[in-house]
Amino acid sequence: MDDGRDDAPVPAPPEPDDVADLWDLDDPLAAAGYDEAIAARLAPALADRPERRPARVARIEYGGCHLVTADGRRPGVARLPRASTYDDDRAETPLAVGDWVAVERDSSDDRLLAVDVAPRERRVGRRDPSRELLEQVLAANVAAVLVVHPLDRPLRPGRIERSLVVAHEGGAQPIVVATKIDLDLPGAWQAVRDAVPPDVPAVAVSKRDGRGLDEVLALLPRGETTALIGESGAGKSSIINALLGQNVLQTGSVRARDAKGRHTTTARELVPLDGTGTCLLDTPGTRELGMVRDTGGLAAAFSDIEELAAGCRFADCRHDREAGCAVIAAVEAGALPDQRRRSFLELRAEIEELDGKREDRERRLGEGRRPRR
Ligand SMILES: Nc1nc2c(ncn2[C@@H]2O[C@H](COP(=O)(O)OP(=O)(O)OP(=O)(O)O)[C@@H](O)[C@H]2O)c(=O)[nH]1
Ligand SMILES: [Mg+2]
Ligand SMILES: [Zn+2]
Repeated sequence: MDDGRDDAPVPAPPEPDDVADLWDLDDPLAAAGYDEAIAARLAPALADRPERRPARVARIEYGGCHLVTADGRRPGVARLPRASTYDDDRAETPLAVGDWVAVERDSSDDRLLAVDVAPRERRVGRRDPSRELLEQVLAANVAAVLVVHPLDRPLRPGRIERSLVVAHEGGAQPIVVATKIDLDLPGAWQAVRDAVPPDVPAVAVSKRDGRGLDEVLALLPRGETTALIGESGAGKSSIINALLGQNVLQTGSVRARDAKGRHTTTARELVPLDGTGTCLLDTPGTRELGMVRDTGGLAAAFSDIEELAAGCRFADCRHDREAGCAVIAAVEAGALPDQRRRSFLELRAEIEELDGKREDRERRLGEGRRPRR
Protein backbone atom coordinates (compact mmCIF):
# COMPACT_ATOMS: atom_id res chain seq x y z
CA MET A 1 0.00 0.00 0.00
CA ASP A 2 1.13 3.51 -0.69
CA ASP A 3 1.54 5.05 2.73
CA GLY A 4 1.37 8.54 1.32
CA ARG A 5 4.95 9.50 2.24
CA ASP A 6 6.19 10.60 -1.10
CA ASP A 7 9.83 11.30 -1.70
CA ALA A 8 9.32 13.10 -4.95
CA PRO A 9 6.53 15.26 -6.35
CA VAL A 10 4.17 13.22 -8.48
CA PRO A 11 4.41 14.36 -12.08
CA ALA A 12 1.10 14.80 -13.84
CA PRO A 13 0.35 11.61 -15.77
CA PRO A 14 0.19 11.91 -19.54
CA GLU A 15 -3.36 12.46 -20.71
CA PRO A 16 -4.56 9.02 -21.85
CA ASP A 17 -6.69 8.54 -24.89
CA ASP A 18 -10.09 7.16 -24.13
CA VAL A 19 -9.95 3.42 -23.55
CA ALA A 20 -13.40 3.07 -25.07
CA ASP A 21 -11.97 4.26 -28.41
CA LEU A 22 -9.92 1.08 -28.62
CA TRP A 23 -13.18 -0.77 -29.18
CA ASP A 24 -14.22 1.37 -32.17
CA LEU A 25 -13.61 -1.57 -34.48
CA ASP A 26 -15.56 -3.25 -37.27
CA ASP A 27 -16.41 -6.20 -35.09
CA PRO A 28 -15.88 -5.38 -31.40
CA LEU A 29 -17.31 -8.71 -30.24
CA ALA A 30 -14.85 -10.68 -32.37
CA ALA A 31 -12.10 -8.38 -31.07
CA ALA A 32 -13.15 -9.40 -27.56
CA GLY A 33 -12.76 -13.06 -28.53
CA TYR A 34 -16.33 -13.99 -29.33
CA ASP A 35 -16.47 -17.25 -31.27
CA GLU A 36 -18.64 -20.34 -31.64
CA ALA A 37 -17.50 -21.86 -28.37
CA ILE A 38 -18.51 -18.73 -26.45
CA ALA A 39 -21.76 -18.47 -28.37
CA ALA A 40 -22.51 -22.03 -27.22
CA ARG A 41 -21.77 -21.17 -23.59
CA LEU A 42 -24.04 -18.15 -23.80
CA ALA A 43 -26.77 -19.93 -25.75
CA PRO A 44 -28.92 -20.91 -22.73
CA ALA A 45 -28.98 -17.25 -21.60
CA LEU A 46 -29.92 -16.01 -25.06
CA ALA A 47 -32.30 -18.72 -26.25
CA ASP A 48 -35.80 -17.50 -27.19
CA ARG A 49 -34.94 -14.05 -25.90
CA PRO A 50 -34.65 -11.86 -28.99
CA GLU A 51 -34.17 -8.78 -26.81
CA ARG A 52 -30.92 -10.20 -25.41
CA ARG A 53 -27.47 -9.75 -26.94
CA PRO A 54 -24.03 -11.17 -26.15
CA ALA A 55 -21.47 -8.88 -24.50
CA ARG A 56 -18.22 -9.06 -22.58
CA VAL A 57 -17.43 -7.21 -19.35
CA ALA A 58 -14.58 -4.76 -20.01
CA ARG A 59 -14.55 -2.93 -16.68
CA ILE A 60 -16.44 -2.86 -13.38
CA GLU A 61 -16.74 0.19 -11.16
CA TYR A 62 -18.87 1.16 -8.23
CA GLY A 63 -22.36 1.51 -9.53
CA GLY A 64 -21.80 0.15 -12.99
CA CYS A 65 -19.74 -1.57 -15.58
CA HIS A 66 -18.62 -1.22 -19.17
CA LEU A 67 -19.67 -3.82 -21.68
CA VAL A 68 -18.31 -4.67 -25.10
CA THR A 69 -21.16 -5.32 -27.49
CA ALA A 70 -21.42 -5.53 -31.27
CA ASP A 71 -21.66 -1.72 -31.15
CA GLY A 72 -18.49 -1.11 -29.11
CA ARG A 73 -17.78 -0.46 -25.43
CA ARG A 74 -20.88 0.89 -23.68
CA PRO A 75 -21.83 1.73 -20.10
CA GLY A 76 -24.01 -0.78 -18.32
CA VAL A 77 -25.21 -2.11 -15.01
CA ALA A 78 -25.57 -5.64 -13.72
CA ARG A 79 -28.87 -7.04 -12.55
CA LEU A 80 -27.98 -10.61 -11.78
CA PRO A 81 -29.59 -13.21 -9.60
CA ARG A 82 -27.83 -12.62 -6.29
CA ALA A 83 -25.16 -15.22 -5.64
CA SER A 84 -25.01 -16.55 -2.12
CA THR A 85 -22.00 -15.24 -0.29
CA TYR A 86 -22.25 -17.71 2.56
CA ASP A 87 -22.60 -21.14 1.07
CA ASP A 88 -19.02 -21.52 0.00
CA ASP A 89 -19.66 -24.14 -2.65
CA ARG A 90 -21.95 -21.92 -4.64
CA ALA A 91 -20.50 -18.59 -3.73
CA GLU A 92 -18.55 -16.97 -6.50
CA THR A 93 -17.77 -13.52 -7.71
CA PRO A 94 -21.09 -12.63 -9.37
CA LEU A 95 -19.55 -10.59 -12.14
CA ALA A 96 -15.89 -10.30 -13.12
CA VAL A 97 -14.04 -8.48 -15.86
CA GLY A 98 -13.73 -10.87 -18.78
CA ASP A 99 -17.11 -12.49 -18.15
CA TRP A 100 -19.38 -13.17 -21.12
CA VAL A 101 -22.87 -11.93 -20.40
CA ALA A 102 -26.33 -11.60 -21.90
CA VAL A 103 -27.47 -7.97 -22.01
CA GLU A 104 -30.75 -6.21 -22.47
CA ARG A 105 -31.48 -2.56 -22.93
CA ASP A 106 -32.80 -0.93 -19.79
CA SER A 107 -36.11 0.72 -20.57
CA SER A 108 -35.66 3.38 -17.89
CA ASP A 109 -32.34 4.76 -19.19
CA ASP A 110 -29.96 4.11 -22.04
CA ARG A 111 -27.55 1.91 -20.15
CA LEU A 112 -27.28 -1.77 -20.89
CA LEU A 113 -28.37 -4.35 -18.36
CA ALA A 114 -26.27 -7.47 -17.83
CA VAL A 115 -28.83 -10.09 -16.85
CA ASP A 116 -27.02 -13.42 -17.05
CA VAL A 117 -23.44 -14.70 -17.02
CA ALA A 118 -22.01 -17.59 -19.02
CA PRO A 119 -20.09 -20.24 -17.07
CA ARG A 120 -16.45 -19.22 -16.72
CA GLU A 121 -13.94 -21.35 -18.51
CA ARG A 122 -10.68 -20.29 -16.90
CA ARG A 123 -9.99 -17.56 -14.42
CA VAL A 124 -7.51 -15.86 -12.17
CA GLY A 125 -8.66 -15.87 -8.58
CA ARG A 126 -7.25 -15.25 -5.16
CA ARG A 127 -8.48 -15.47 -1.60
CA ASP A 128 -10.97 -12.68 -1.04
CA PRO A 129 -9.09 -10.26 1.23
CA SER A 130 -12.20 -9.69 3.35
CA ARG A 131 -13.87 -13.13 3.28
CA GLU A 132 -11.08 -15.64 3.42
CA LEU A 133 -13.01 -18.77 2.48
CA LEU A 134 -14.16 -17.23 -0.77
CA GLU A 135 -12.42 -16.75 -4.04
CA GLN A 136 -12.31 -13.31 -5.58
CA VAL A 137 -12.14 -13.64 -9.35
CA LEU A 138 -9.68 -11.06 -10.67
CA ALA A 139 -10.12 -11.99 -14.32
CA ALA A 140 -12.52 -14.34 -16.06
CA ASN A 141 -11.98 -16.41 -19.20
CA VAL A 142 -8.26 -15.93 -19.49
CA ALA A 143 -5.93 -18.39 -21.21
CA ALA A 144 -2.69 -16.95 -19.89
CA VAL A 145 -1.35 -14.80 -17.07
CA LEU A 146 1.61 -12.46 -17.25
CA VAL A 147 3.20 -12.52 -13.81
CA VAL A 148 4.86 -9.11 -13.81
CA HIS A 149 7.82 -8.41 -11.53
CA PRO A 150 9.79 -5.12 -11.54
CA LEU A 151 13.55 -5.63 -11.34
CA ASP A 152 13.92 -2.45 -9.26
CA ARG A 153 12.08 -4.05 -6.31
CA PRO A 154 13.25 -6.88 -4.07
CA LEU A 155 12.01 -10.28 -5.14
CA ARG A 156 10.07 -11.54 -2.16
CA PRO A 157 10.65 -15.24 -1.67
CA GLY A 158 7.66 -17.24 -2.74
CA ARG A 159 5.95 -14.42 -4.61
CA ILE A 160 6.56 -15.88 -8.06
CA GLU A 161 5.69 -19.42 -6.96
CA ARG A 162 2.48 -18.09 -5.44
CA SER A 163 1.55 -16.35 -8.67
CA LEU A 164 2.27 -19.52 -10.64
CA VAL A 165 -0.01 -21.58 -8.39
CA VAL A 166 -2.78 -18.99 -8.84
CA ALA A 167 -2.38 -19.15 -12.63
CA HIS A 168 -2.31 -22.94 -12.80
CA GLU A 169 -5.19 -23.28 -10.36
CA GLY A 170 -7.33 -21.13 -12.65
CA GLY A 171 -6.34 -23.19 -15.69
CA ALA A 172 -4.28 -20.39 -17.24
CA GLN A 173 -0.79 -20.64 -18.63
CA PRO A 174 1.71 -18.51 -16.67
CA ILE A 175 4.37 -16.35 -18.30
CA VAL A 176 6.80 -14.45 -16.07
CA VAL A 177 7.73 -10.97 -17.23
CA ALA A 178 10.52 -9.04 -15.50
CA THR A 179 10.30 -5.32 -16.27
CA LYS A 180 12.82 -2.47 -16.23
CA ILE A 181 15.73 -4.52 -17.59
CA ASP A 182 17.06 -1.17 -18.92
CA LEU A 183 17.98 -0.18 -15.36
CA ASP A 184 20.82 -2.73 -15.49
CA LEU A 185 20.48 -3.89 -11.92
CA PRO A 186 23.13 -6.52 -11.33
CA GLY A 187 21.83 -9.98 -10.52
CA ALA A 188 18.16 -8.99 -10.46
CA TRP A 189 17.14 -10.78 -13.65
CA GLN A 190 19.14 -13.88 -12.76
CA ALA A 191 17.35 -14.04 -9.40
CA VAL A 192 13.99 -14.03 -11.18
CA ARG A 193 15.16 -16.65 -13.68
CA ASP A 194 16.29 -18.84 -10.78
CA ALA A 195 12.88 -18.57 -9.09
CA VAL A 196 11.01 -19.66 -12.23
CA PRO A 197 10.82 -23.38 -13.01
CA PRO A 198 12.26 -24.33 -16.40
CA ASP A 199 8.87 -25.20 -17.90
CA VAL A 200 7.56 -21.64 -17.44
CA PRO A 201 8.63 -18.98 -19.96
CA ALA A 202 10.31 -15.91 -18.46
CA VAL A 203 11.10 -12.76 -20.40
CA ALA A 204 12.93 -9.57 -19.41
CA VAL A 205 11.43 -6.47 -20.95
CA SER A 206 11.87 -2.73 -21.11
CA LYS A 207 9.34 -0.17 -22.13
CA ARG A 208 12.21 2.26 -22.60
CA ASP A 209 14.20 0.39 -25.24
CA GLY A 210 11.56 -2.15 -26.25
CA ARG A 211 13.61 -5.19 -25.27
CA GLY A 212 11.65 -8.44 -24.90
CA LEU A 213 8.31 -7.04 -26.07
CA ASP A 214 8.25 -9.06 -29.32
CA GLU A 215 8.97 -12.16 -27.30
CA VAL A 216 6.04 -11.43 -24.97
CA LEU A 217 3.82 -10.78 -27.96
CA ALA A 218 4.78 -14.13 -29.48
CA LEU A 219 3.91 -15.91 -26.23
CA LEU A 220 0.38 -14.49 -25.96
CA PRO A 221 -2.21 -17.11 -26.94
CA ARG A 222 -3.86 -15.83 -30.10
CA GLY A 223 -7.57 -15.14 -30.00
CA GLU A 224 -7.52 -15.45 -26.21
CA THR A 225 -7.25 -13.12 -23.22
CA THR A 226 -4.13 -12.72 -21.13
CA ALA A 227 -4.34 -11.09 -17.70
CA LEU A 228 -1.49 -9.17 -16.08
CA ILE A 229 -0.90 -9.46 -12.35
CA GLY A 230 1.76 -8.05 -10.07
CA GLU A 231 2.37 -5.46 -7.40
CA SER A 232 1.75 -1.76 -7.93
CA GLY A 233 4.51 -0.13 -9.94
CA ALA A 234 5.51 -3.39 -11.61
CA GLY A 235 4.84 -1.94 -15.03
CA LYS A 236 1.68 -3.83 -16.00
CA SER A 237 -0.07 -0.90 -17.66
CA SER A 238 3.21 0.13 -19.28
CA ILE A 239 3.54 -3.29 -20.94
CA ILE A 240 0.03 -3.04 -22.33
CA ASN A 241 0.67 0.47 -23.68
CA ALA A 242 3.92 -0.72 -25.24
CA LEU A 243 2.22 -3.70 -26.89
CA LEU A 244 -0.63 -1.48 -28.13
CA GLY A 245 1.80 1.14 -29.34
CA GLN A 246 -0.18 3.93 -27.67
CA ASN A 247 -0.43 5.42 -24.20
CA VAL A 248 -4.01 4.55 -23.55
CA LEU A 249 -3.70 3.30 -19.96
CA GLN A 250 -2.49 5.58 -17.22
CA THR A 251 0.88 4.72 -15.70
CA GLY A 252 2.30 6.22 -12.54
CA SER A 253 5.68 6.99 -11.13
CA VAL A 254 7.13 4.93 -8.29
CA ARG A 255 8.48 6.36 -5.03
CA ALA A 256 12.12 7.35 -5.22
CA ARG A 257 12.96 5.78 -1.86
CA ASP A 258 11.91 2.17 -2.53
CA ALA A 259 10.41 2.09 -6.03
CA LYS A 260 6.97 1.25 -4.61
CA GLY A 261 4.05 1.97 -6.89
CA ARG A 262 1.23 4.40 -6.16
CA HIS A 263 -1.72 2.25 -7.20
CA THR A 264 -2.25 4.08 -10.43
CA THR A 265 -4.61 1.54 -11.98
CA THR A 266 -7.80 1.42 -9.93
CA ALA A 267 -10.00 -0.98 -11.89
CA ARG A 268 -9.51 -4.08 -13.98
CA GLU A 269 -9.71 -3.27 -17.67
CA LEU A 270 -10.02 -5.44 -20.76
CA VAL A 271 -8.43 -4.09 -23.93
CA PRO A 272 -8.24 -5.54 -27.44
CA LEU A 273 -4.73 -5.98 -28.78
CA ASP A 274 -5.92 -6.03 -32.37
CA GLY A 275 -9.20 -6.99 -34.00
CA THR A 276 -8.63 -10.73 -33.83
CA GLY A 277 -9.78 -11.64 -30.35
CA THR A 278 -6.42 -11.44 -28.60
CA CYS A 279 -6.98 -9.28 -25.51
CA LEU A 280 -5.06 -8.06 -22.50
CA LEU A 281 -6.59 -7.56 -19.08
CA ASP A 282 -4.92 -4.98 -16.81
CA THR A 283 -5.38 -5.25 -13.06
CA PRO A 284 -4.60 -2.90 -10.15
CA GLY A 285 -1.48 -3.82 -8.19
CA THR A 286 -2.08 -6.62 -5.72
CA ARG A 287 0.02 -7.06 -2.66
CA GLU A 288 -1.93 -10.01 -1.32
CA LEU A 289 -2.27 -13.11 -3.41
CA GLY A 290 -3.74 -15.62 -0.99
CA MET A 291 -4.40 -19.23 -1.76
CA VAL A 292 -8.03 -20.22 -1.54
CA ARG A 293 -8.19 -23.87 -2.53
CA ASP A 294 -6.23 -26.40 -4.48
CA THR A 295 -7.60 -28.62 -7.22
CA GLY A 296 -4.26 -29.30 -8.88
CA GLY A 297 -2.65 -25.86 -9.17
CA LEU A 298 -0.05 -26.64 -6.52
CA ALA A 299 1.14 -29.82 -8.23
CA ALA A 300 1.17 -28.10 -11.62
CA ALA A 301 3.27 -25.22 -10.29
CA PHE A 302 5.63 -27.59 -8.46
CA SER A 303 5.96 -30.37 -11.02
CA ASP A 304 9.63 -30.80 -10.05
CA ILE A 305 8.66 -31.59 -6.45
CA GLU A 306 5.83 -33.84 -7.61
CA GLU A 307 8.28 -35.83 -9.73
CA LEU A 308 10.79 -36.17 -6.92
CA ALA A 309 8.00 -37.19 -4.52
CA ALA A 310 7.51 -40.39 -6.48
CA GLY A 311 10.84 -41.50 -5.00
CA CYS A 312 9.95 -40.75 -1.35
CA ARG A 313 9.80 -43.81 0.91
CA PHE A 314 6.30 -43.02 2.16
CA ALA A 315 3.51 -42.36 -0.29
CA ASP A 316 2.11 -39.66 2.03
CA CYS A 317 5.51 -38.06 2.63
CA ARG A 318 5.23 -34.38 3.60
CA HIS A 319 8.82 -33.58 2.49
CA ASP A 320 9.24 -31.92 5.85
CA ARG A 321 11.53 -34.12 7.96
CA GLU A 322 10.53 -37.65 7.00
CA ALA A 323 13.10 -40.40 6.57
CA GLY A 324 13.66 -41.48 3.00
CA CYS A 325 12.31 -38.22 1.53
CA ALA A 326 13.53 -37.84 -2.03
CA VAL A 327 12.74 -34.10 -2.01
CA ILE A 328 14.98 -33.46 1.00
CA ALA A 329 17.62 -35.70 -0.57
CA ALA A 330 17.50 -33.57 -3.72
CA VAL A 331 17.97 -30.42 -1.64
CA GLU A 332 20.94 -31.98 0.16
CA ALA A 333 22.45 -33.02 -3.16
CA GLY A 334 22.10 -29.45 -4.44
CA ALA A 335 19.64 -30.47 -7.16
CA LEU A 336 16.70 -28.48 -5.72
CA PRO A 337 16.92 -25.09 -3.98
CA ASP A 338 15.63 -25.42 -0.44
CA GLN A 339 13.77 -22.15 -0.92
CA ARG A 340 11.62 -23.93 -3.48
CA ARG A 341 10.79 -26.74 -1.08
CA ARG A 342 9.97 -24.19 1.64
CA SER A 343 7.70 -22.22 -0.71
CA PHE A 344 5.86 -25.43 -1.49
CA LEU A 345 5.38 -26.26 2.22
CA GLU A 346 4.20 -22.72 2.94
CA LEU A 347 1.61 -22.67 0.16
CA ARG A 348 0.40 -26.15 1.05
CA ALA A 349 0.03 -25.11 4.70
CA GLU A 350 -1.99 -22.07 3.67
CA ILE A 351 -4.38 -24.18 1.60
CA GLU A 352 -4.71 -26.84 4.30
CA GLU A 353 -5.54 -24.24 6.91
CA LEU A 354 -8.39 -22.92 4.78
CA ASP A 355 -9.61 -26.43 3.97
CA GLY A 356 -9.76 -27.06 7.72
CA LYS A 357 -11.76 -23.90 8.33
CA ARG A 358 -14.07 -24.78 5.48
CA GLU A 359 -14.72 -28.24 6.94
CA ASP A 360 -15.41 -26.74 10.38
CA ARG A 361 -17.88 -24.34 8.88
CA GLU A 362 -19.63 -27.07 6.90
CA ARG A 363 -19.89 -29.19 10.02
CA ARG A 364 -21.41 -26.30 11.96
CA LEU A 365 -23.85 -25.55 9.16
CA GLY A 366 -24.73 -29.26 8.95
CA GLU A 367 -25.49 -29.35 12.67
CA GLY A 368 -27.60 -26.25 12.36
CA ARG A 369 -29.67 -27.90 9.66
CA ARG A 370 -30.53 -31.04 11.64
CA PRO A 371 -34.26 -31.17 12.26
CA ARG A 372 -35.22 -30.33 15.82
CA ARG A 373 -37.15 -32.90 17.83
N1 LIG B 1 12.90 2.17 -16.58
C1 LIG B 1 11.74 1.54 -16.76
N2 LIG B 1 10.64 1.99 -16.13
C2 LIG B 1 9.48 1.34 -16.33
C3 LIG B 1 9.38 0.21 -17.18
N3 LIG B 1 8.11 -0.24 -17.15
C4 LIG B 1 7.44 0.58 -16.32
N4 LIG B 1 8.27 1.54 -15.83
C5 LIG B 1 7.89 2.61 -14.92
O1 LIG B 1 7.37 2.06 -13.72
C6 LIG B 1 6.34 2.91 -13.20
C7 LIG B 1 5.10 2.10 -12.94
O2 LIG B 1 4.56 1.63 -14.18
P1 LIG B 1 3.02 1.24 -14.34
O3 LIG B 1 2.88 0.68 -15.70
O4 LIG B 1 2.15 2.37 -13.94
O5 LIG B 1 2.90 0.09 -13.26
P2 LIG B 1 1.59 -0.79 -12.88
O6 LIG B 1 2.07 -2.17 -12.65
O7 LIG B 1 0.56 -0.62 -13.91
O8 LIG B 1 1.18 -0.16 -11.49
P3 LIG B 1 -0.30 -0.06 -10.79
O9 LIG B 1 -1.27 0.41 -11.83
O10 LIG B 1 -0.13 0.91 -9.68
O11 LIG B 1 -0.62 -1.44 -10.29
C8 LIG B 1 6.16 4.01 -14.23
O12 LIG B 1 6.90 5.13 -13.80
C9 LIG B 1 6.77 3.45 -15.48
O13 LIG B 1 7.25 4.43 -16.34
C10 LIG B 1 10.56 -0.23 -17.86
O14 LIG B 1 10.60 -1.19 -18.60
N5 LIG B 1 11.70 0.48 -17.60
MG1 LIG C 1 -1.33 0.00 -13.79
ZN1 LIG D 1 9.20 -36.56 0.61
